Amino acid sequence: MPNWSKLIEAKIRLARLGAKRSKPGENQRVPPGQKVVSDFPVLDLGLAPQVTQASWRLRLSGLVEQEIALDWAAFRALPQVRDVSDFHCVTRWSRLDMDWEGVRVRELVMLVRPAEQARFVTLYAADGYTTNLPLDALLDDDVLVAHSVLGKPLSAEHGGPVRMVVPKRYAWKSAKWLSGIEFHAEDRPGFWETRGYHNEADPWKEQRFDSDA
Ligand SMILES: Nc1nc2c(c(=O)[nH]1)N[C@H]1C(S)=C(S)[C@@H](COP(=O)(O)O)O[C@H]1N2
Ligand SMILES: [Mo]
Repeated sequence: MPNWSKLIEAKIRLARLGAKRSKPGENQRVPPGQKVVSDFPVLDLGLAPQVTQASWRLRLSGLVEQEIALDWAAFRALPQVRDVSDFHCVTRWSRLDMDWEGVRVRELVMLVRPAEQARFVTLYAADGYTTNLPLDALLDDDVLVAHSVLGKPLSAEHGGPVRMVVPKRYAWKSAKWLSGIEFHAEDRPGFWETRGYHNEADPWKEQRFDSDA
């Protein structure tokens, strides 16, 4: 197991830095404390898992009527959509107008039919990363399991072949190299959520750290 403390310290330092803050009423397109970038930075644990279309599976499990494991062909056979949204990283960059393509997570949720008690999910990724969300947050139109962005298949460094995209939360909730979605009755904080990041991660409320309101 790598030693995360350096990475974690660096990220927390970055997120605490007082980047140029927008004044209330100004620049409402971008959440407070964020700066628009035109590149697409790479942020992750540095483990670069090797996942190919052939090796990739997406397992939906836990409190559901029908557990499933999708392979690439089954995934591509589901209805494909394109959704344009903004992507906000807690380290204070935002990239606007990301034209993600993939399958609505709602579509996948309907396939497995969560049990009455299912209220939360854990997203699993091939690098061992996890993150948690309320089930409700997965049902929005803009939440995709994406295979393409900016007109191209997702590169490996951005989570290809397939990543999660949850535009209404800070980007750490958007798991790259997505491998599983598990449904639970209770909330189970993930990698960053157990290391001081906010559980909800709403950029418009600046929910960066668990000490933020
Ligand atoms: N599997 C996995 N997904 C991850 C991460 C990670 O370390 N592993 N990092 C998260 C963080 S902290 C951010 S900011 C975004 C960055 O996505 P990008 O590298 O495509 O910009 O991915 C998120 N998804
Ligand atoms: Mo991040």
